[in-house]
Amino acid sequence: MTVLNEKSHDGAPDSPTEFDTVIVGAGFGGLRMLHEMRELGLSAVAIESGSDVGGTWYWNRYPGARTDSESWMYAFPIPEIQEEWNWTERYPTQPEALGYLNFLADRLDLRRDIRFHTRVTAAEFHEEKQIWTVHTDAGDTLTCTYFVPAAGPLNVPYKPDFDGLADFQGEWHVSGRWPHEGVDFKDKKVAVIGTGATAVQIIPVIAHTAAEVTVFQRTPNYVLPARNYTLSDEQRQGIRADYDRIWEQCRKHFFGFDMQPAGRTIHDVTAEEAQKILEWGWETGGFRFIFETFDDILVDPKSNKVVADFARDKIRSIVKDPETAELLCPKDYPIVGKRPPLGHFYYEAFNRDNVHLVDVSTTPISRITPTGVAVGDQEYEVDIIIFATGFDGQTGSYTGLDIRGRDGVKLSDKWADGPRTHLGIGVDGFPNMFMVGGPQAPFANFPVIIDGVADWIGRAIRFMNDRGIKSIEPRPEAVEGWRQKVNAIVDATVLSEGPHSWFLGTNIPGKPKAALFYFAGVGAYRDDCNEVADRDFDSFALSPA
Ligand code: N01
Repeated sequence: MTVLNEKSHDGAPDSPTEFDTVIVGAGFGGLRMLHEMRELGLSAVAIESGSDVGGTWYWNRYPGARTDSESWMYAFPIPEIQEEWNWTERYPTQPEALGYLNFLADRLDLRRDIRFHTRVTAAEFHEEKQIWTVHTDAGDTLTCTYFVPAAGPLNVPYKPDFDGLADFQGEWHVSGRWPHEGVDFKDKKVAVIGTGATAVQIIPVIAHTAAEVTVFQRTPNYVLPARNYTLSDEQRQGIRADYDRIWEQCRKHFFGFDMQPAGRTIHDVTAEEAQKILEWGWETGGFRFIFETFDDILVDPKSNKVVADFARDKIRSIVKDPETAELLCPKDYPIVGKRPPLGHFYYEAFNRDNVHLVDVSTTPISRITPTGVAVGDQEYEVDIIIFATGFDGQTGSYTGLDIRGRDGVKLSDKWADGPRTHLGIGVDGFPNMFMVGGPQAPFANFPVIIDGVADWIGRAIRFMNDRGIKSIEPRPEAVEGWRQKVNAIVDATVLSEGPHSWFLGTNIPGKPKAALFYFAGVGAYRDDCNEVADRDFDSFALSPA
């Protein structure tokens, strides 16, 4: 039965309110899940706060935004899309990545099941009826069997609470909520706060138009050269003909890329050979520097140090002012201890006369003044401030919603000490809730994770329908086992050593430190997920209809 609602959005006056599935978000995850539900023959609606599809690519329109994944693997293996969509560059720009998701939505006719300009505010599970009720900021109340949050890992921007911002007389912007009309930097003095992957993309681009760019750096990053290039027709044809193999490799690769493990450790080669291999990786660019040079960088401190020293030498060779070069060199933590950004002439930008670096590692930003940024007693006068200060990653997208499972238990309370999930997909006490790339799923090339999780959820729902099962939720011991496994994996790598890492939640003051990702690799994760499904989902409690 379809119940009609009095009020709706985007011009649809009598929208249905009962669905098999309600999905949160219409980015990569939400669109892929909508497609999955259609394939299963289930009714579904995606609720999207933006005015269009795109998720992270809708919001992050800052100058220089582009993917860090190579285009041909930053996509879904949907045959008609692979056949018809053409990438133009190795790393597509934000408009191109957004264009891809728009194309996907149109080609699969997904928009008719998306409500834009609408935010999910709360969702609760009803024991008796075994359904979810989902509330939106437009006043809608929707019901569904399956509740699928797919809001993405980087959906909640973080802006430090600096005193004085309210009295700042210039403009200020948060990178993750960039204005659609753009920002005019011409002849402006600009402060960029942060030096993560976002700032690293912004700085070299705005340096071309701004009068001055002052970069406030708390922790330097190991920025790898991206080495972007335009794809020729021939390359595009080659990629298209090779998609099956590309996907097979992405599904096996540690970080979900079409990259080959190096098949050697640093101890297998001489010091001289190691330098040549690293030089090759640096010149080839992108994450190939990490994943196709030596296989022990993430786990062996000796190997890691050789690679980190190499990167530091590169920084010193590029940046002409020795003092600036030293400030830009990470010294206190291993390479990949924080997520290394890809740079498009990032270090080179510091050779420009109009780009200045301010170290705020020991003397922090003290306040925003009416005319600039103060560090200790020193004031830097600026017209525009950019906060490229990151996100409340992974858990923020969930704990910001009032999600209540069985007995009214709030997800945010259950996760007060860090996330608790099974496979990064389900939570005990939250039946029929499937997270798409949720906390404790792998950190990797995201579309590859999403595609695998969507397949797995589809398989679970088919299994439920075949066996007459009404609800599914992980057993508490499976959730605890997964938490221990995820933590143990992080502890065995260099990943736990980076300061203020959003992988661990330590970038947000007061957020509990916890492993937010599974770091045993995409292949191992897929095996874990498939084993659970092959064993008839025995780590989940299944209730009959
Ligand atoms: O955020 P971040 P991001 N005073 O958290 C600084 C993905 N991404 O948006 O390092 C001064 O990395 C903070 O300093 P510190 C990607 O997965 C992907 O840049 O904490 N500074 C840091 O420098 C990435 O990892 C792509 O000491 C303060 C910066 O703000 C993730 O998003 C592109 C401060 C935040 O860096 C997040 O990247 C962009 C303070 N009080 C992003 N508070 C592509 O794939 C924070 N900072 C292309």
